[in-house]
Amino acid sequence: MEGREIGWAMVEGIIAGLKPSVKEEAIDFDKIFVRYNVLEEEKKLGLKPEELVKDIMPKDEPWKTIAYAVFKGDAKTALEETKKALEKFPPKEIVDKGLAPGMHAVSKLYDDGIYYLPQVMLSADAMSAAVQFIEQKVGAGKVEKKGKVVMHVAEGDIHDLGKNLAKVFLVADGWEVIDLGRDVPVDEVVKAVEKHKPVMVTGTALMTTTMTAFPKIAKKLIEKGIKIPFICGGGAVNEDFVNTFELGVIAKKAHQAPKFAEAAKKGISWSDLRAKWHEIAPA
Ligand code: B12
Repeated sequence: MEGREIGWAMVEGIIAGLKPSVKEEAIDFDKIFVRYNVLEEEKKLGLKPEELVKDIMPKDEPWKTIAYAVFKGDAKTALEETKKALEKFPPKEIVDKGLAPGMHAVSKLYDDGIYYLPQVMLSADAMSAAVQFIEQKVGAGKVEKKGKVVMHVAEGDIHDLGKNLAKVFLVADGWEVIDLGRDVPVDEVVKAVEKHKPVMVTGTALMTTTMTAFPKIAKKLIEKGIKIPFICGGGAVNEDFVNTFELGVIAKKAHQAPKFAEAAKKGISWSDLRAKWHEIAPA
């Protein structure tokens, strides 16, 4: 208690000491505001992000509205328009024609150094809201499950949009998904596989630093005598990398997930899946 009081006294002292040095008239609050409000920043810099991506955005409705809602980080519109679209179109069409192009446009501006993390986060949230809704909707009513799939995003990695998309396709196809979430430690993945005995396990990694968890997971599974396919997706991974460790099979598109699961359930080995994924689960 005494230590705490001394601590507060010190903090108050520091604040008091700082006060006289703050000259309010010297601070240009407009500039501070500009720096931290990305939407205002775009206006002040004369940026027209929509113009920069118009060639890669959908032109037809409802895809245009959905894609721009994701692009602008407008979760409300993304969700409402996705709800409406789901009455007429299958999830794959909504993802491929509306949600994914919107996120792709944001990724492009981020990669080009025009957008920053705050814009990307807003867009990711908008996309997640729509994807979560689709997942709940398509999963409801499917009582008889085809089998289990364990999914995760690699340790240290929080990029979960791709994993969540793949989950939508699996749930829609009647699979029970054990979703371990994101930033999942290697041993947690191994334990979940031992516990749930899925037909396959999936991993997503968007960073070169995090994809290194995949060979560790594969090694531990093999040590335990578990030889199910380990389907690896995410922007960081490529076929060459995934082929360096046993069990690994590359996944390029989320919609491939149910085809991989069907094949695994039929008993097609991870090595056959690796060799023939082009035929079994085309991207
Ligand atoms: C969105 C995003 C974010 C969002 C993530 C929000 C979220 N909930 O996911 C936020 C803003 C939080 C973020 C944070 C960061 N990010 Co970021 N981010 C991106 C961005 C712009 C898009 C990624 C994305 O979601 N793509 C869309 C999804 C759908 O693609 P996907 O996951 O690859 O999935 C596809 C396939 O791979 C496949 N798939 C994936 N998984 C699976 C699974 C199965 C079973 C199957 C079948 C298929 C499949 O299906 C999908 C297509 O259908 C990329 C840039 C880019 N061009 O990719 C950077 C990027 C990935 N980020 C990057 C970085 C560095 C970071 C930060 C470290 C930044 C920082 N300084 O803090 C942090 C990471 C913190 C952490 N510990 O993870 C780098 C990674 C660099 C690298 N190669 O190592 C990138 C490449 C940007 C860059 N060019 O530098 N980011």
